[in-house]
Amino acid sequence: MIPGAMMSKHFKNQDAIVGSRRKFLQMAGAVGAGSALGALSLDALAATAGSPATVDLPFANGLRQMATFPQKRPLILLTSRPPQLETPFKVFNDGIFTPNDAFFVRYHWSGIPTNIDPKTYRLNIKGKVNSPLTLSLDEIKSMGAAEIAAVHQCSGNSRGFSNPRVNGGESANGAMGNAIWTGVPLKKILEKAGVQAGAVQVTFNGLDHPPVGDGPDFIKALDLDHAMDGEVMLAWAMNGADLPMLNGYPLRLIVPGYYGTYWVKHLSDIEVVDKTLDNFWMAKAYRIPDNECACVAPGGKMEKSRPIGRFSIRSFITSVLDGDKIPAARSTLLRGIAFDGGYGVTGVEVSADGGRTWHQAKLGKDHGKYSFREWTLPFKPAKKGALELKVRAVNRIGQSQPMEGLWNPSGYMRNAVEITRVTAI
Ligand SMILES: Nc1nc2c(c(=O)[nH]1)N[C@H]1C(S)=C(S)[C@@H](COP(=O)(O)O)O[C@H]1N2
Ligand SMILES: [Mo]
Repeated sequence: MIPGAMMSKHFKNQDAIVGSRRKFLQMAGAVGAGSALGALSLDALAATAGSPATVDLPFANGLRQMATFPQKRPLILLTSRPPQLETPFKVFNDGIFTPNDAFFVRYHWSGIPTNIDPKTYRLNIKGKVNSPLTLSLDEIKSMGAAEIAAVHQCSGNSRGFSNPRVNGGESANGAMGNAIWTGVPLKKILEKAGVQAGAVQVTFNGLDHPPVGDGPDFIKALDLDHAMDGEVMLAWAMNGADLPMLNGYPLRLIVPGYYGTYWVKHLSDIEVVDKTLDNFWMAKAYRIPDNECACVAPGGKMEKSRPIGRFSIRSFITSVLDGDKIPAARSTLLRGIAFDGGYGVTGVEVSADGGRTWHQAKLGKDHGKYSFREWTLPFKPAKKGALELKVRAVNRIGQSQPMEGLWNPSGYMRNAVEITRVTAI
């Protein structure tokens, strides 16, 4: 696909194709989030976009284009309208924090903002509060900056591996990332507005909208005590730079330990409400089986459901990928990442014999209980030939990973023990 064609499809309801591309690029430069990008000519963008062609994800219909969107390096394209981009897995071996230009992107509706003026942008806080607020970006930033390292992950990360297969965006393992988020705790804002008695939930709406106005606007809710926990944050920066436009510029919700569906982008309205939000996005979508494993028999139906919540625990090998060769004669340092829903990873083990014996890996620096945690393990194969490496993590409350993928109808929360097939030579 020609990058220009992709952009034009994606921004069809904006201005003329080239005009809107220019505008987006100028905007990106203007907000300071991508000074290099601001200087990039359209030709350069096309050239970058054109170089990598496709990638074949390891499941049926896994062939994907690589595509370059503004402020992003080439990423795995799931859909262009709205943009849904997955991070190539090898990026996770480059460091514990995922670079902004490699961070995954997911939207539900194609009516996405491409041009937001930080001077005129306003956030409204309304509903069951003593003093409704309308805050500028500068006012929000002046309330004091907090920082938190936290993994952000789509509920449907790894959905492509669901067996039997399910509806929804078929991602491999790249719909996740780890960043240091800078922002103001939501608690501070809600306290400033003064939450009234009888408040039950807080709802969050962003500047994007359904393309024709007849679909349900993307609005999510958190229970009041969760919203007031001091960790949920309104972030304007990730990894020390303004949020990229596609990741929610100029302000997004950060809900540490919880699936990405709650991390509302381009926040415009926060409303304190006195009953549970029962719109499409809370009552119908993003629901999991209401049981311990959040699973049902493969191919089965959910009897009773609840809104998706915290991440299940996961771990990955990042230093070798499926199909790689490793030396048989000497030790290789295996490396990877682990994370959970915020209880804290306490151990990671690796098996090279199909799960019969496990070897304790060494945990790397602790960046906080919501961050990716690095692990390393020197490994020397017993002999030459094909090997299956498996990795599993355990957390402070004893949660670990199943050997086989648990199944639910939406393919959420996959956390099966990953298998990396390598050959010792
Ligand atoms: N405004 C808005 N916020 C949103 C969404 C959306 O469609 N619109 N999608 C949510 C979902 S399901 C995910 S996984 C994350 C993706 O965030 P990212 O694009 O920064 O990776 O955004 C969340 N916040
Ligand atoms: Mo998501």
